[in-house]
Amino acid sequence: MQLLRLLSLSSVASAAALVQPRAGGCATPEKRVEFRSLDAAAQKQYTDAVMCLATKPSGINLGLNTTLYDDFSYVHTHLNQIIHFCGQFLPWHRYFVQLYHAQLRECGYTGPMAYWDWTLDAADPAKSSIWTLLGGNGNPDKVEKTGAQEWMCVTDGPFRELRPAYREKEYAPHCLARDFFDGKERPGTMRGSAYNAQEVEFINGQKTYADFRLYLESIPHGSIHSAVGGQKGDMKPSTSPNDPLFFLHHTQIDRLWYLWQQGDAEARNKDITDDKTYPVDGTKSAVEDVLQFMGLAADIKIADVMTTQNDLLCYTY
Ligand SMILES: [Cu+2]
Repeated sequence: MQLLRLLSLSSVASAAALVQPRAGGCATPEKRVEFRSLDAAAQKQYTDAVMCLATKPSGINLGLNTTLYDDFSYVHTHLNQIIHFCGQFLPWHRYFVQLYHAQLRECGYTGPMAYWDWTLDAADPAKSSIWTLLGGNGNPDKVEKTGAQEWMCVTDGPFRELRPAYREKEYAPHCLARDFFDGKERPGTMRGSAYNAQEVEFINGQKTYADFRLYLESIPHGSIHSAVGGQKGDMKPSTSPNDPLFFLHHTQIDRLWYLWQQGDAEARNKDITDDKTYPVDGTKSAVEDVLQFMGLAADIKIADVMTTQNDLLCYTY
């Protein structure tokens, strides 16, 4: 089935219209859950909704002929230089996940946003039960090429027919690809020591936002991207939202920020002091800074997402 040819003719409301402050405030926040604690029907509803995104036309009004599914990768890769290795990394991705969840809802998913708690799998990540639910490693017997990039195609699970449209800024339709890798010389292993419970405890013990963000982003966050993406997978390039796993991973990252904030909510729900840019130019991020979303939704301020229990977000873990 060629999903790209199944573009729905019905127009899709933009995400901007879907994530609106709730008139009644946030009296009953949604509780986000580990993906594996959803029941089988909810897991299927989730993965069906992901596939549904790839049947809808682009919603970001940039004249793209690609799908709503690809909008997320398109926006992420075009903003890559300003949303990583600096203060806005956590708030930007917090809202990005929220926009994605809003679109899953439009595609029939009625459950809470879910995360992948990879600490549960750190002893042997390649054997995680998550792979039986979301498809596993790429298949070395099924490799595609776009330009110089090889892709090791995922040939099992609910996403085996996905055809992401981009590789970074190029239009380069290809199979969804994974390439389990430890970052060194042992393909198929996944360096679980970078994202086990002890590592998370060390990071949670950081006192400042800048230290917390730096360790979280560079150690477990980056390690999961390279462990799943390797050389021939989607999780490695800046079009990593090509892999549905991206959003379960980033919800876990958001959860760890939330838990760290809970450790001293009064101070940490305001603390965004960090480098504003990468490479560093001496300027510091502040809650008034604007987060850009290129039409995926209206731009917001960092202040709008410093707590998850407000009118705009309204969830806990
Ligand atoms: Cu990112």
